[in-house]
Amino acid sequence: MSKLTIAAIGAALCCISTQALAHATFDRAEASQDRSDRGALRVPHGCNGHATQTVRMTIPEGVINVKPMAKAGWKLETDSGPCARSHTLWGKPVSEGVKDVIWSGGNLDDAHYDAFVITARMTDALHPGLVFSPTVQECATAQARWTEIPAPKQDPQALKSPAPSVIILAQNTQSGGHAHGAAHATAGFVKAGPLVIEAAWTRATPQGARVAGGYMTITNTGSTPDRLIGGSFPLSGRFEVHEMAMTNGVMTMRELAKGLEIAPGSKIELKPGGLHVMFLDLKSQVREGQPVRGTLVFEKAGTVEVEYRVAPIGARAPAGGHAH
Ligand SMILES: [Cu+2]
Repeated sequence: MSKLTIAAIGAALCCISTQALAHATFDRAEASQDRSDRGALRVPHGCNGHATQTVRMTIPEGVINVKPMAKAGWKLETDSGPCARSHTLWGKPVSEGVKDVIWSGGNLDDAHYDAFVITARMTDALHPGLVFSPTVQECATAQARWTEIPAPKQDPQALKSPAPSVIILAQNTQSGGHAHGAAHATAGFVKAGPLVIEAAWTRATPQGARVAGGYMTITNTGSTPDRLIGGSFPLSGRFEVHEMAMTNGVMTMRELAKGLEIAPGSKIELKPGGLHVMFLDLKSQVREGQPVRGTLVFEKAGTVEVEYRVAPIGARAPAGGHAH
């Protein structure tokens, strides 16, 4: 690792920790589509030394059924308005809702900390990734504005006054038709920074086979994209990241030369007939029931060790407990 990289990581760590303390933030990092959740906005200080008297939170588009919690000593108001598109909740259409929540008339000393709670439902109109709730703290003569939203590709950590945010996780990931159950839960997972790699598997190869595919799910719980750019498999000479694509009506696989992007909040499934990693120039057979340890290399998370369970020759899914 270069000195520059180490310095950069050191600088990043310093700023994340100090800024996270100083910013108004939610007490949770994630929320899921199509689910109701509770979140508390943490207000860690006043406006330049003055006591906070009002907190105004803007509800992002796609968040419905908002219910703020009343606070002793504060007046609670909401502003409602139409939704950009209609949603369905418990079988009924929802076309308007709370757009702003205002707690006013309080007196939160600069030296004190408090939390402002809402419950709300994240709809599937919210794309996986960060969603922001611009918030303003008003004091007698000043404001603290947490209203900055990063431009595409801009690092949210670089903002001076970022709007409080949560990461929206996709609720329904494409699972290729097999039911997720105990097999995934027990298959083990590996964490590498914000990445979670689960249920890595491959299949046994017939004698003389030169290639095999590797499959798994990769979830990015962080706020920045990462990229699977390579890896290693001890029984093979080469390792590539592949996708399946239609070419002239024929499904073929090809290498993703720039690797596979894992967007913030996304869960990507590598599976037969879809994205996969490819072990080429096999030097020996992959044998059923004999797990193989390999590595994955990510642009940011670095080299990660994973263990592939080995399913029977031709299996469409890892052995053990998958319902089809
Ligand atoms: Cu392939």
